[in-house]
Order: sequence, then structure tokens, then C-alpha cells
Amino acid sequence: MILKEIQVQEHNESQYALHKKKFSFLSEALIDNGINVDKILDDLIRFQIAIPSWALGTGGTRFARFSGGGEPRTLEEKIEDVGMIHSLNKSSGKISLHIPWDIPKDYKKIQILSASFGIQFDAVNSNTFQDQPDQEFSYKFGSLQHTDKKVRQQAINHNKEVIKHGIELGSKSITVWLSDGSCFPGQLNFKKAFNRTLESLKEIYSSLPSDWRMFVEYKPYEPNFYSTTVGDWGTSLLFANKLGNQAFTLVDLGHHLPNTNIEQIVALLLNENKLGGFHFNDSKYGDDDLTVGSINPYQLFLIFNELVDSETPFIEKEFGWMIDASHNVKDPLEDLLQSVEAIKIAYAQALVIDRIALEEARDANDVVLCQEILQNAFRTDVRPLLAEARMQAGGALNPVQTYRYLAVRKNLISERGNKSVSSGL
Ligand SMILES: [Mn+2]
Repeated sequence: MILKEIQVQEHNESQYALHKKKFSFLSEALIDNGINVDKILDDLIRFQIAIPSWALGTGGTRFARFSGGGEPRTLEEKIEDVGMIHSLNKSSGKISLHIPWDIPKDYKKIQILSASFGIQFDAVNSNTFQDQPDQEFSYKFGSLQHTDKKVRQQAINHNKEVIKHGIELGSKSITVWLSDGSCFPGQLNFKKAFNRTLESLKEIYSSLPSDWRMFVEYKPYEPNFYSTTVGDWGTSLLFANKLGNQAFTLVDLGHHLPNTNIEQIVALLLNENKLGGFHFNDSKYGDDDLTVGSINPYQLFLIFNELVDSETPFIEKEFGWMIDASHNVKDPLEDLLQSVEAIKIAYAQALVIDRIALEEARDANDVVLCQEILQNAFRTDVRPLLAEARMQAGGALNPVQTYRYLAVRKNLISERGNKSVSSGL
């Protein structure tokens, strides 16, 4: 199903009068506070967040998977679904592919298709956390860390192949997430595992084109439950520093132990010029991969507070902005629309922080005022700014509502069937 801009605009018209009222009220208040509203709108229009190819179908748990129907069956249909999201929100002009789930058969055709939706290719993702039917050696005891050089070499070659697919599609980065680690004390020699992983990563790194970046993603536990070889941001940063200036740390919000101060990690990585990008999601207990902003929107805002607080204009930073969420009970496309919205709300709220006043209050140790300034911004309802930016870019004033009004899922089910299953987890 392909949306026409006119369908979106027609639905916008029914909501325009109310939007105009809300937007005028907010923009007048912001302008009174010396905020450049046009610049914020421009920044919001330019900020694009990549959709992961694996989030377009219903995610599962290790217990069950309940398909919602109409899921994309091929890479072409996944790109079509990202095109659908992008035509509604004008903020998802990128897709992040997972190899081997999304190996293109015809690069040129895929590029023409994605360009027709205005979609570019963000980071490609390798997969050495599960065995593929045709592979010679098993990753049961790890991949890049494995004790057997032959297994490590197979995993290295896979990563090099992922880079090759990425080059063909115009991607500029690879994300390496390893499930390597151990389940029981004594199973693994930590130092040897680290050094073998480093040696393997070095070989992959050496095949990176000069304009590419490598993102090293960390995670504290699962599927290994005693140790993970790239277990935290410090370990990822160690690897990135040893690899060179094309290697960076990737922060997946769900890959932290409960109550970790993620915004401080982000600030320090920015300070070291080693922040590569994000996998956005939300969680209450572990790596829950819930909709961004559904559990802890204040944390998301505090992360954007750090991102905006920088010499380099935020929008010119070349980070990988990616969602990594997938679950069982929502329509995946509605879920992704909600996630993108939550990210952009946090961004817009961070843009309305009075940064000069905040820095002065910090210097004066006025703790109360610091909190007042931050929370004034966090409690500003910036949604009319997002709606205005989307409308100016040709998208929907209210993407989820428009999606439902146009009965997109019903159409997808009639096109693809009720029992289609998306490739992936
Ligand atoms: Mn991730």
C-alpha cells in the first residue's frame, strides 16, 4: 500500500483549525522567551530517525509470537512499510538493515525502490548471535571471542560481507553487537576473550572504507547470564579506542542495568568524541525493547539535553539515530510512529531549554533553579511544534490518527494476507 500525499493532506484539513490554535498559543509563548521557533521547526524537519527492518513485523518473546497480519514478507515490502511511516511523519527517511535477514537480490532495484520513498540506508547490522542453516561452524560458544580460530574467521568473514552489502546500498556504517560471553563462572578466560575479540574486530575494521564508521554496541547480559564480552560502555570505549578513529560506541538505551545514568554516559562519550549513535527503545526491567518514551520519557529528555548541549550544531552531528524496539502486542507501524514521535518530543523539549540560564545556575550552585529550568522545558507541551514541522514537510498533523483513518493495516492484510510472517527474530 502506497499513500498519496493528497490523502494525508485531506485528513490534515479536518484538524487544521485546532492545530493552528494550539501552535499559535505555543509559538507566541516561546517567542516571548526569546526562542527562535522557525529554527526549531527547521531542525525538527531535518532530524531523521532510522527504522530497523526487524521492527516492521510483530516481535516475539521466547514464549510466543502473535502476528498481527499484513506483515512484510520481503525486503521490498519492508521498504514499502518504512515508506508508509515516512509519508506520515516525514521523519523516518532511513532504514537499518539486518544481514542475513535482509540480503538484497538486486541492489539497483532496491535502491530505486527506496529512493522512490525518499529512504536512505543507515547502518547495516551483522548477526553472529545465531546459526544460519548453511554455516559451517556454530556460535554456541561465541563468535569473535571463540576459542577456535576457524569460528572466529567465519564470523569475521560474515562481518566483511555485511560491509560489502552496505557499500552496494550506500550505507556508511556497520553496527556490531555480539552476544559473546559466558553463562557460568570459570567458563571463560576474560582477558583472552577480550584479546581474541579485539583481534577479530581489528580484522573487520581493516576492511572498512575510509568514509565508514564502526559502531560497537554493548549489553550487560542476555543471552549470556554471567558475563558479556562487550558488557558496558567502558568496554565498548576500550575497543573503540584501540581500533581507531572510525570506531565508536553505540548506546542502546535498553542495554543497561536498571537505574543506570545513561545521560551521563552520553555526555562522557560526547566529550571523548566517541559517541557513534543510538538504538532507541524503552524498558522497565531489562532489555524490554518497548516503545521509546513509553516508560521513562524524562530520561530520554535528559539524554537529549546532553546531545543539544554542544559546540557542534546538533543536526550536523553524524550519529546513527536508530530505533531498536520490537514486541508483541501493538501494530508495529503504529508503535514505530509513536517511537519516532517520542524521540522528536524529547529533542524539541531539549531545544527549548534556556541553556544560558542553566549554565549560570550551575556555576552559582543554584540547585533549585537548575531543576526549575530543566523541568520547565520538559513540561512544555511541544507537540504542536512537531505537528507544524510535519505538516510543513508534507506529512500528517497526527500520524497515528491518519494511519487509522486510512485503514492502513486493513489494506496491508488484504494485500499480504493475515498469516504473513516477517523475517527476523
Ligand atoms: Mn540494539
